[in-house]
Amino acid sequence: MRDAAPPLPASTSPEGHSETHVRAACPHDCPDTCAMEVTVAGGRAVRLRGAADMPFTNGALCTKVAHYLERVYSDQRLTHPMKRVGRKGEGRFERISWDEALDTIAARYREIAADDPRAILPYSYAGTMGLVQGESLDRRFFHRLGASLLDRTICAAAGAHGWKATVGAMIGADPEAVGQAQLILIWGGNPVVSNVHGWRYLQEAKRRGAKLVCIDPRRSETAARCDQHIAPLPGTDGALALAMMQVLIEHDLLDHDYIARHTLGFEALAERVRAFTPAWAAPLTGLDAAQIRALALDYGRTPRSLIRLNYGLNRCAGGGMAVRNVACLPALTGAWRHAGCGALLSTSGNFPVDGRALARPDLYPDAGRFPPRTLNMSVIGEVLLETRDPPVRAIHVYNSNPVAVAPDGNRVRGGFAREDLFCVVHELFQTDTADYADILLPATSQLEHRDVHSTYGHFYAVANAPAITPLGEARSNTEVFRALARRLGFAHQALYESDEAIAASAFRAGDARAAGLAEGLQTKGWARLALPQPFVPFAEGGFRTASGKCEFHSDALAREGYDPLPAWHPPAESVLSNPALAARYPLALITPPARNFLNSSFANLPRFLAAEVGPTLQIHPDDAAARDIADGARLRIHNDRGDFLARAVVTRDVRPGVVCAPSVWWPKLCEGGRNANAVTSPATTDMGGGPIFYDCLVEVSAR
Ligand SMILES: Nc1nc2c(c(=O)[nH]1)N[C@H]1C(S)=C(S)[C@@H](COP(=O)(O)OP(=O)(O)OC[C@H]3O[C@@H](n4cnc5c(=O)[nH]c(N)nc54)[C@H](O)[C@@H]3O)O[C@H]1N2
Ligand SMILES: Nc1nc2c(c(=O)[nH]1)N[C@H]1C(S)=C(S)[C@@H](COP(=O)(O)OP(=O)(O)OC[C@H]3O[C@@H](n4cnc5c(=O)[nH]c(N)nc54)[C@H](O)[C@@H]3O)O[C@H]1N2
Ligand SMILES: [Mo]
Repeated sequence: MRDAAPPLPASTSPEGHSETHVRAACPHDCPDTCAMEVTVAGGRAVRLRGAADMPFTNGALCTKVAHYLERVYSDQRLTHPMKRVGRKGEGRFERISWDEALDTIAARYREIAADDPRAILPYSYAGTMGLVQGESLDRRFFHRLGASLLDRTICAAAGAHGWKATVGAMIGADPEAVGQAQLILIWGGNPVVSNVHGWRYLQEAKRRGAKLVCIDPRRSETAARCDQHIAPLPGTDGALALAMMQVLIEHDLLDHDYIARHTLGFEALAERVRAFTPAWAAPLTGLDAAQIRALALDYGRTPRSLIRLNYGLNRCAGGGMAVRNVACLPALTGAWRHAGCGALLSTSGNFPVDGRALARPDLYPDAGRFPPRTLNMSVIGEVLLETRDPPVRAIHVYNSNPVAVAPDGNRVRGGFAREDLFCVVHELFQTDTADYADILLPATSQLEHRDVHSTYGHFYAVANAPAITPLGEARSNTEVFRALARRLGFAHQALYESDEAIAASAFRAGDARAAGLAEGLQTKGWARLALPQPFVPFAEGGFRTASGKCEFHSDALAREGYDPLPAWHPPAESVLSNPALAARYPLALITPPARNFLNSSFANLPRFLAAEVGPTLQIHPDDAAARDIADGARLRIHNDRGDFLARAVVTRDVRPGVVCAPSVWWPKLCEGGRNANAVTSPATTDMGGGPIFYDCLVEVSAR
């Protein structure tokens, strides 16, 4: 299969320059994965648009990527390799050649690997979601080296675990059919900001008279546009879902036929939730029992309902179980029977991505002396400071900015500051993480390399052909790993495969869902999976669990040592679950994505910084008054882990007891040099080892 379309026919611009149009894919970590069209004239990208012919993109880009060329051609781009000349973290570098950079890295990796290759740790996440630049040659190289493996948990690990235990795969309702739902619960997500193309389809339901309810501790941009906003305390969604199940069962608002044929463990579930009444959940969630009951009755009386989850609710100590509890609901009412109904967390499980062909885990050396070791990216501070046998002696960071985005930032910084840690950072920009590099390498942008993308928000694969030559001396991730493999004398040809060849084997060609994919990617630059339209995955059961049913009772969870039934997992830090801590730090901090940033990407570019104005903390008037905080006041937000500074926004968009700091700012661009992750917790979720960014008690004071 060919991955990417050749350039579309050339045209002539009004000025008479010859223009070419290249098909591209938005690389960012967002459910929308847009198809784009780049116009190139005289070797320069001059225009970039959302592909008009791709249904989900529909000719539109978000506020960030509409200005993507400002990122590509930013004067902040790194354009040549550098080595550190200042102290760690100081960010002072001196230009070197690629040969010197690669020789230095190869020599250090060879030396460390001779003792124990597991002392080398790759660190990457979703700077690009491309299958080629994000999870192919990098994985192959580090597998062949025998480096420590990285557990990539920082975003979705808990929710994915809870969802899969219940439904079986990252598959759910058809995002293009959601307009047919009559009741939509938007739960732990803010699609107006972080899934704006998906929001268009949700609005279609609204236009047809559907009721939209947003479940979010704060009045988000999305909540403000819904018919109803329900604001539970952070980390309490699991309790809310349990109480909803109790009401559905008590009032017999159940699809008995669906339950009998397509679910497992209903009797045990009914027994389990008997005590989880709205009165029980009310103090935990901070909601009225009547409000919980009304929501459940509404839900139970509207089988054509959709729950659009996102990952907001999975960033708390009980995040895995919370998503599991929510995922049980549509099987009780039979909502899965109807097009665009049921629930949707992610569409990624529909794509027949050939992970083994991409990553080649078989290249890992025979265990023998060094059995494989896996380290969790979400606790990178602890990993760098405390791991022994062997300690991490080298870290290779690409596609990620851990010093900004990982929790417990002061410890992360402490780890990266280790004088004895050899740190390679491959980046487009000099991030806070880059400041800690010993060797800093310039990376290509999406317009400068080839890739192919699956996605987690729709059913279209998207190809990305290079539109322009790399800026300066920038090199792509795959090029760097090919060059390092050569220097380390690795012979396996899989380490030298071309980007085209890798892209061509990214999807399992024999899988029925991939039928026509190669051709579509080649001719149009995008292609829909061969799934029925609308795709109603569980109308007749067919869950992807071991039993083939929606598992209210999960043997798989029991085997992993979890409660096999839905349960209540409280937050790690809240007034009720940790009163001693709350006595000192009474406010629950959440730090969801800011509209103009994408995690920490875009957070260094003038347009987006101007749009976000500066780090802010939203605080309720009652909490502000109790602390003599006026709107616009300079605040210090702190707990035992650290502090950061922000301006007060006094607003009823947050409820009393909850404060919100839109994120993720570059620490070095904040007053004080720290961002919200200076206070977030290094504890991990009940399932999957994910971070608990939104489970964090703080105190706030005016400065
Ligand atoms: N503009 C923009 N778009 C993005 C991103 C970005 O940074 N900026 N990030 C991308 C990434 S990495 C991801 S993973 C996706 C998904 O992004 P997510 O991180 O899931 O973020 P959102 O969809 O913005 O919604 C999260 C919502 O959950 C709410 N929330 C916080 N705590 C709780 C809780 O305990 N319970 C409930 N019910 N809600 C809670 C927050 O207030 C927020 O409105 O979006 C992607 N899209
Ligand atoms: N407090 C708080 N923290 C959070 C979150 C939150 O909601 N609150 N959200 C969390 C979530 S959901 C996620 S997914 C993580 C995201 O964390 P990351 O995946 O680290 O995302 P970014 O911050 O966007 O950093 C990606 C970096 O990769 C670089 N990059 C892009 N393309 C390439 C390439 O082709 N090659 C190389 N070498 N580099 C490239 C970009 O320039 C950018 O600096 O952050 C998490 N952190
Ligand atoms: Mo994420």
